Amino acid sequence: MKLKMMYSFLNSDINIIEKKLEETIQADSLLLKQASLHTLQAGGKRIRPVFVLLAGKFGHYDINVMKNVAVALELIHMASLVHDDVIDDADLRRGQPTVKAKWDNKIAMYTGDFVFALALELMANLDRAEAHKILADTMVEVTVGEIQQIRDKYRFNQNLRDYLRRIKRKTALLIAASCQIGAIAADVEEAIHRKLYRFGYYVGMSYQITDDILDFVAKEEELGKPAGSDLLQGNITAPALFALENAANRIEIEKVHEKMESADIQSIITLIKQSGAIEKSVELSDRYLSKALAILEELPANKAKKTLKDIARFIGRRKF
Ligand code: 2DE
Ligand code: MG
Ligand code: MG
Ligand code: MG
Ligand code: MG
Repeated sequence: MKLKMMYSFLNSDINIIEKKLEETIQADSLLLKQASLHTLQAGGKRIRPVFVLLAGKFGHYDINVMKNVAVALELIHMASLVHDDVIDDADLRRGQPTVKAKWDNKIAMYTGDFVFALALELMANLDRAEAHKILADTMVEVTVGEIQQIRDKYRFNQNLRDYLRRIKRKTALLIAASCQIGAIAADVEEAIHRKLYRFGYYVGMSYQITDDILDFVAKEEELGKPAGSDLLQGNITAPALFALENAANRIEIEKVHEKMESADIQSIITLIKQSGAIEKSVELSDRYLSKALAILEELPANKAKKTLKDIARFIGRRKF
């Protein structure tokens, strides 16, 4: 089943979100408007807004309240990617030139700042201090994680725990926050919104581990960027970490260094793929997926719960 089909009962609300996204990025500066629109139109799964809306279905769901939160979470995600592409010097995302490639780094920094500020403006419509605190804390953690990732680059003596902490901050926390803030916006009781947070966290972990596997095994056309980019950039993810457990592999993988060209790294990518590390990474992702599904069982039965289950399964097993 396609992702969009899973939440087809939300279709009219998703259309409202898409419209509101476009409406929100209007600016007095043509450049900011064009650069933001470019990012927006490059697409994406809009998974954070979908989680916001679905979490809201466990409470008093009012689309006029939910839409601000849903759009804000997508804009924060977008802003962080515009900045991330500057940091990672990435020219392509989702098969489209990044803002930093189409314009330049300076424009990209301000575009990210602009989009981030718009998100906060929308959030200001929500009268729930707790939700704002969760969002702010999440952003702090994401930033700490990104700094840690820089420190951990090309550091081959790190362990799985270091990696898990990084992906928690990079990906899982914002997804968890989307679920929890969506629920809080709909006045969902605390015991339930905490469970939705845990659900989002586990799904986010599974999602990022899958993303990191795909970076090794998917094709360039599917990734919208060359395969093996993570390792080439010194970013040690689950497959590399599992492969490093073998001493002979370790000697080869430790040869990866900053000045390396993509062609020089291909044999190491092949080595990692043949080492059984991909299978171990899939198992790791599946463990988080199971935890996400187990938490769902504790939630009241409704259509949103069924949809969250479908999406979680899809996300843990996606091919690209
Ligand atoms: C994507 O990770 C990074 C996401 C977080 C970036 C956060 C920043 C701080 P990847 P891909 C820059 C927050 C800033 C804001 C909200 C303005 O591993 O492969 O680079 O998608 O992922 O590039
Ligand atoms: Mg990046
Ligand atoms: Mg990055
Ligand atoms: Mg990636
Ligand atoms: Mg990604």
